[in-house]
Amino acid sequence: MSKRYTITAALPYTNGPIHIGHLAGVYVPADIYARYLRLTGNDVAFMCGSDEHGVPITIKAKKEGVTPQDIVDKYHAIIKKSFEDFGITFDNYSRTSAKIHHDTAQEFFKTLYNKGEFIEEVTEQLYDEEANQFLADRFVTGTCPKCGNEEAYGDQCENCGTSLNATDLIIPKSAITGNTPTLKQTKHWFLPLDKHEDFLKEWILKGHKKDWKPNVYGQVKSWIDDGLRPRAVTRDLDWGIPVPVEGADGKVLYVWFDAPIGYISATKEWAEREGKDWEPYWKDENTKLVHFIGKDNIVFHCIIFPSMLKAEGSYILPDNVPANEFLNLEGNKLSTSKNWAVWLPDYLEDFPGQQDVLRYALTANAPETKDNDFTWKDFQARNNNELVAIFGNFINRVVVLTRKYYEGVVPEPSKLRDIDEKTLAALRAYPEVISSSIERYRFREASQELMNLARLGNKYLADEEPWKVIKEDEARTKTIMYIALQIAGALAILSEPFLPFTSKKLKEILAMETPEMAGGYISDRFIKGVSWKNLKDRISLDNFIKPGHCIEEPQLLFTKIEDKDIQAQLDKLETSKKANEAANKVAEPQKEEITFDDFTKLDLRVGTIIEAEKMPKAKKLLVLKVDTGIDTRTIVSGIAESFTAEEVIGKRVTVLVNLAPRKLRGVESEGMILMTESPEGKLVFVNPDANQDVANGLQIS
Ligand code: B3M
Ligand code: ZN
Repeated sequence: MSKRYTITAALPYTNGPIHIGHLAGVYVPADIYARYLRLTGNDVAFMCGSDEHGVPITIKAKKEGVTPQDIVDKYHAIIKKSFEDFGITFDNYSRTSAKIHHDTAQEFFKTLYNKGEFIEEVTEQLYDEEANQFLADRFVTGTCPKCGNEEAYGDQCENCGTSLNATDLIIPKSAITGNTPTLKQTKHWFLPLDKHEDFLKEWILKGHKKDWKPNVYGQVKSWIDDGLRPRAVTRDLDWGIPVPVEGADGKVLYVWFDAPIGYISATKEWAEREGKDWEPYWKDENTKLVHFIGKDNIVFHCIIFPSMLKAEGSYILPDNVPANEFLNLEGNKLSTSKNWAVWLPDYLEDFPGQQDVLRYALTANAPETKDNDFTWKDFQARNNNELVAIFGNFINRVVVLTRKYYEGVVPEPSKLRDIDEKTLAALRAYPEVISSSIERYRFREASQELMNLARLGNKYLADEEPWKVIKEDEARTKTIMYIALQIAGALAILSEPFLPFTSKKLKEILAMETPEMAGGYISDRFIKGVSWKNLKDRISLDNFIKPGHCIEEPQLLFTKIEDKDIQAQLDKLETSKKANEAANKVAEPQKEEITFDDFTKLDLRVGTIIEAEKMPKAKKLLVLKVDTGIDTRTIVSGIAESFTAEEVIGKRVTVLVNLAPRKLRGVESEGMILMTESPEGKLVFVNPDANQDVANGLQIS
């Protein structure tokens, strides 16, 4: 029976592009769920939009010398396009700078205000005298009182997820000037979360929330057990939604008060556009509300937003909040600021048309119950060993052999053997097997069941070997190909939530109606009316991929990813790593003081490298012949990882000539050439000013 679902996905901050962590944590699982519910005949409103307020955006705007609106306009477009490129099928992707959202959020605030749901209080807040502004949220950092993380923000600690008031921070520091903030009085409106503690305990801890993921339930329980406190829902900022009550000049709604209301305003905007009524999606008890988020957003979606909805009184509450943990990249935390990420626009540039490969790799390896690591090696393995070698190989053999033996016409099977019946029985179970995983938000498991269906097809063909049987048993071959085609057809239907682009291609190959055809004229040539819901029956009634149906030419579904393509990605990350190390490099502390007499013992001369060669079997060493102006001598130098022998010939260098000679790998080295290191870790010569004609041998003093 069809049900109504409102599915929301966390509104991404529009202060940068989105990366694979966003897809893995929130958007691919949410899209799989939404696509599946639509395919099984439900009424779905899948909502998202750009989160355009908040301090990170104003910080970025200040840094780039533009307005916050310029920043959000730029990244709203980039992010919206990325979602479209990766087949994330929001019914509406809105934005919180839209008027409909401002109106909705202000109306929501006024309703709570008029119901007396807020505490209005003048409190002391952190203030930056030099910047002449209050410090809230990301405008201030300090040590988290709960876990000791020294980079906690004024509203939240990303390390332990605790939501904070800025005055909770230990040793706070202004993110604008670096100064230690002072305290200054200011009025704000507070949502008394403590007043909703009993409701939350009843609703979550005693309620039917046992089906919430352990990582979510556990985090919520610890917050409630720690005791909830009033939270400010307004800020002294000039970028955001003005607080719609008297005495609130210069104040805006706290971004985490307005952003979740963005799900509601996006639904309103969509309903207006589609001629629907938005209210049932947010106010009908029969509607199932599901929030897809990352774990750092749990407190806002399980405690603060439900308290707001409860206090407003006319809204339903979330049925589930299947938050994912974090995805790391090659063993390190994904980081926008450190450019330690795989940005979606860059991925598409390097792997054009391979969105499904990334969707699959991220789902198969999703951080559903614990943080997980994305590695390019695993990405390559998922593609080459599963999508190419199992899914793609099976489909290719079915299509090529059907075209080769029967010119693409589905053959009439003869009497089924036991293996055929068993294979069809296994096939018929898959819609429910995959449904069960999806409905429990186990998308990793669901994606592996899909791959198991492709394995079933591959094994059936490998065991039945139609390419051999054809030589002596035409009738048997027809049966084998008929069974294999049913499996291929099922893959076309069941892969859509996970691999939408592949599913569409496969439907075209098998001449099955595609989503794009829905609602329009569909030629009798196409198989139509088969859905996830009736697939099992259609196979049982032998009227799915029917004898006589004609399939199309094969198309390549997946291509092998070569080692060089993976190495190129790893090299990109290495460059980021080096740039980060450079940016974070701190100068070594000064060594112990020496006297002038000590210094005069050093005999530093200008020299020229006149010959150079690699030291055999020594990765780092070059053997140099150096004209020191005093003589020409051999110096062994550990610079071979930064320079080739050819590169250094003719280089003017600074030489310490009175260093006691030492034998290195059997070669007598008489002196030292002065080097330093670039931010990227490459060695650099400390050499005399190239513009000065300084002869070899002249002393440096
Ligand atoms: N923009 C935080 C985030 O991107 C926030 C989500 C809002 S969902 C209402 O992690
Ligand atoms: Zn913390």
